[in-house]
Amino acid sequence: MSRLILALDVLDKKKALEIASKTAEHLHAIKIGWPLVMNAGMEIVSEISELSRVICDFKVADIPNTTRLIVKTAKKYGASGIIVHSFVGRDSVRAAIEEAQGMDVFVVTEMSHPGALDFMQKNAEKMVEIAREEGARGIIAPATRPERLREIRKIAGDMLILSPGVGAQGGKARIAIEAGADYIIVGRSIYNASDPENAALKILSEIE
Ligand code: OMP
Repeated sequence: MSRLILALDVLDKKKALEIASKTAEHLHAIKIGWPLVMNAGMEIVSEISELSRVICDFKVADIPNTTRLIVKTAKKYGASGIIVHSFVGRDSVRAAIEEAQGMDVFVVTEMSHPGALDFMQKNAEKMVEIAREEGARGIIAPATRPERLREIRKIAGDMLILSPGVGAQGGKARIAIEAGADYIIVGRSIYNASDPENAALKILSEIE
């Protein structure tokens, strides 16, 4: 079982498909967000879902009704999971989970970048609680702050923790797993490598 999720934030469809086909067998999932969807269209979600599980990283932050419409559309295109924000409140998280039915909902808590200290860190524990109480499949928590990952793990119950920030943002794969992450999310260190498959295998060897 792979603990690696590729953040496929490339802008070119051909390149995206090339990297996906070379790396998919080593991955738990491929995460597709706005950069790729805005350039390649939602069909890329369906195409890549033939190679791997696809998590749509749309960081949905809206009222419950709009949230439902976005979740429903991601599902229609074959996504197996979707990432939503929780700072918008419990009702929007609940709407996402109700609409998802069979698709996994991952809830953002404290983000990995320095700006997360401005607002998100102060409310991270509350966001974890909302995700757990509403029945989210998992949460997103930062590999860049293993000490926070450890705190978040303690209150996450049986939710999965997906942890971005490894590589380009300075986090270390092994440390994130040891701090409680179930999966690490890696983008640039893989898709910018001259040999993305080899880069993925190298990261995996660090966490085996
Ligand atoms: P790299 O920094 O290139 O490895 O990419 C990290 C990926 O994880 C990008 O797709 C980010 O948008 C995403 N991400 C974070 O970096 N930090 C977070 O707190 C949350 C996410 C996310 O939700 O995936």
